[in-house]
Amino acid sequence: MLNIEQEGHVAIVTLDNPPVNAIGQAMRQELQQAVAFIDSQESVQAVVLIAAGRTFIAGADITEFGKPPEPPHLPDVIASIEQADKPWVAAIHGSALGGGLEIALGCHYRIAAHSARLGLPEVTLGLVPGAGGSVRLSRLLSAENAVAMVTSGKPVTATEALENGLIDLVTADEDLRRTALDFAGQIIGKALPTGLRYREPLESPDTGFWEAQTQQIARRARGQVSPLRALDCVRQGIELSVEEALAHERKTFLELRASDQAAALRHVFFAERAAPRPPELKDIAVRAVRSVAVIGGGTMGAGIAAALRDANLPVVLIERDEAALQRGRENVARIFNSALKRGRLNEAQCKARLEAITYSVDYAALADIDVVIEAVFEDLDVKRAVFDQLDAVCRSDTILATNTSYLDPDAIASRSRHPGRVLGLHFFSPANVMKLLEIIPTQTTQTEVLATAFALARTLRKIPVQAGICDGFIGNRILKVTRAQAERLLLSGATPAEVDRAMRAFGMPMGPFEAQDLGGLDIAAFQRSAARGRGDSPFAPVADKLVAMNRLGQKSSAGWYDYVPGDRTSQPSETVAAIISEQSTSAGLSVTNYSDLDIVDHIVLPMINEGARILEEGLASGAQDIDLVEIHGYGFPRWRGGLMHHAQTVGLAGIVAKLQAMAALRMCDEPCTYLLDAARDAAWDTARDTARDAAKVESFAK
Ligand code: 3H9
Repeated sequence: MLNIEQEGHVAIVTLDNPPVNAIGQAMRQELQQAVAFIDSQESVQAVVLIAAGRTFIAGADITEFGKPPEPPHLPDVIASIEQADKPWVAAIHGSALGGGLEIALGCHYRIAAHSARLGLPEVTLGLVPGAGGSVRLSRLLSAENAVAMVTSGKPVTATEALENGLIDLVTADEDLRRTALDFAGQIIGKALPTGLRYREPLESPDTGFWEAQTQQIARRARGQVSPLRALDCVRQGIELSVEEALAHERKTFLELRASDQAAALRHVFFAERAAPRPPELKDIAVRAVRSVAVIGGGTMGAGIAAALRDANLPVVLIERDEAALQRGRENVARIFNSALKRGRLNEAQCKARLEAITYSVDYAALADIDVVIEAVFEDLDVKRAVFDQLDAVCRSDTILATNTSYLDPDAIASRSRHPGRVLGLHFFSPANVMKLLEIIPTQTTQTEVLATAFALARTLRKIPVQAGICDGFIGNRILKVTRAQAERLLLSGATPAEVDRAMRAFGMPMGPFEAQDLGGLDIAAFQRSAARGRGDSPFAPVADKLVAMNRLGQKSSAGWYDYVPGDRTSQPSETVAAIISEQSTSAGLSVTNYSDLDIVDHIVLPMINEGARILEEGLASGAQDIDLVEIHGYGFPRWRGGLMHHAQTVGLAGIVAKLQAMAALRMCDEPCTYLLDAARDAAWDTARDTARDAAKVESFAK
């Protein structure tokens, strides 16, 4: 785990704890022993701290955070380095994050490889730095730079780190070890620099600076606690004595480490890393994907093409005629030009993205493509016609994916000559931005095809979640409940503005009505009418009326709210109020004066019940997958850990009781058996194991 060698008068301490050299208890102990050992070696006059493998230290070992901290504690290990008799030089490659950067800050000098990144991402885990990071940084950088790094959690590049004073030298990646050894050789015999912790505090910026930062961070964090606490740590790092500031930071860290938000964010961290590699596909061979085609150049198809190009895959884009093809070309160009304008791409990157796309109206261009993703109009016959053509021209091993959001991929696959290669790949719009990818195997999809879809998701840096076949898969099925519940609230006394405000206060980026106005009411109306065609009866009495009046949202300057043309500011609408009042009479629900909390309960708890039904029917692999869908597809607050994690934090038994009370007033469905079982066991997983054994996957049960 830790190796010490000596070259001349320089000791080289190499940490080796794959995959990312996270610092756990054993490593802390070894490092502390190494400091004492090296101090006792007279022949050693300087030390280089370097790491083996793909990265320097990625931080404290996050898997230890659920348990009581065990000595030696990281602050003490770092203090022993800082107070060592010999100068320590941190040689950084890959990432120096969290506790990793804190160790480097305890060293007397820091050298980084050109491609290294340095950061304190603790806030993203619901924490503040716990081993002096905010204090040392606030004495090393300008207050502005320290605040930016500690409160955003965003790492800086080696070049930025050199500019802002975080490191002493940048070197070519391949020269890191040699440069560090030379540097160490040069500082031998020189006085040790004053340890950062003993440097004089900077003068604190005026209160206006701190107030502005507080406002800005509060706006950005929206309910998350740690960013504001991190700001406080930086301020105290400047204004208190070093000892007091370190004690303050450590106390804050330990308090937050035990918080629900930190537990939720850890849950999401590990769920995100587990999602791209489902254990059941671990040993399955994956097909090479060297080229991909997209059928359809509308918003979705162009977004998918852009996502593929961002991953450097060559793309063929097919449209039905020249005019549609030209629109597709313009849609793709718009995406990359906007990235260029926003500085996300430079000219050369933008040009390269646009160059490797072949546009064609001829399916013959697909003769040698590895994966085809169909993104045409959401109509079974239209999609089937596309698949018939694909069947005719593609190689028999070409994977054929449909990007349908509501149709049954089995119905699309069943006509294929090779149904084993067909599956659903449900991207979320804009497809080049949204991280979520629902992967939907049909009854006949081969395991190798499924494994390749996950591999493609990894290439695209998406968060893939396997979903079973039902109306709306995981995400849109739950969305239907969100919207129906939001309408029930309107019919029983709430206004659209009250519902939207309450859901924003809960942490959603937008309320359900403003989100519909932004996206357009016609899309959901189209899906409702298709569902009615299948014999379903989706609940949307007010939305149906609005669509009938051509109130389609911002695009028609009228939806759930009124808008002045050209202005996106929403105004309460008397027309909508009148429709709600008229529909309330026939709904016959009791009229209630809802608090924000009641509103959230009436929407979120039935969503949880729907999530439980999805687990009951075996349509998601586990509660954490539903969490990822809600966070990455619908903006559910990450710091709540996703829908199902949030439910467990709140308490499943209490949720059941509330749902039963609401159901008695006809405000939602009764809790499902799976939720009742989970409430009894106080966890999703136990219930899942029993329920999944018994689960019958019923296609289009809803
Ligand atoms: C902290 O340091 C607190 C201190 O201030 C105070 C302490 C007192 N621990 O992401 P990848 C695992 S808070 C344990 O796929 P990449 C990860 O789960 C910490 N495990 O690789 C995965 O496991 P598996 C602050 C960790 O190359 C494997 O490593 N640090 C940790 O795409 C590969 O991970 C952070 O928040 C960890 N700290 O990205 C940094 N980190 O293979 C978190 C990773 O079983 N880490 N694992 O699925 C990262 O941001 C990325 O892992 C990194 C590499 C950029 C380093």
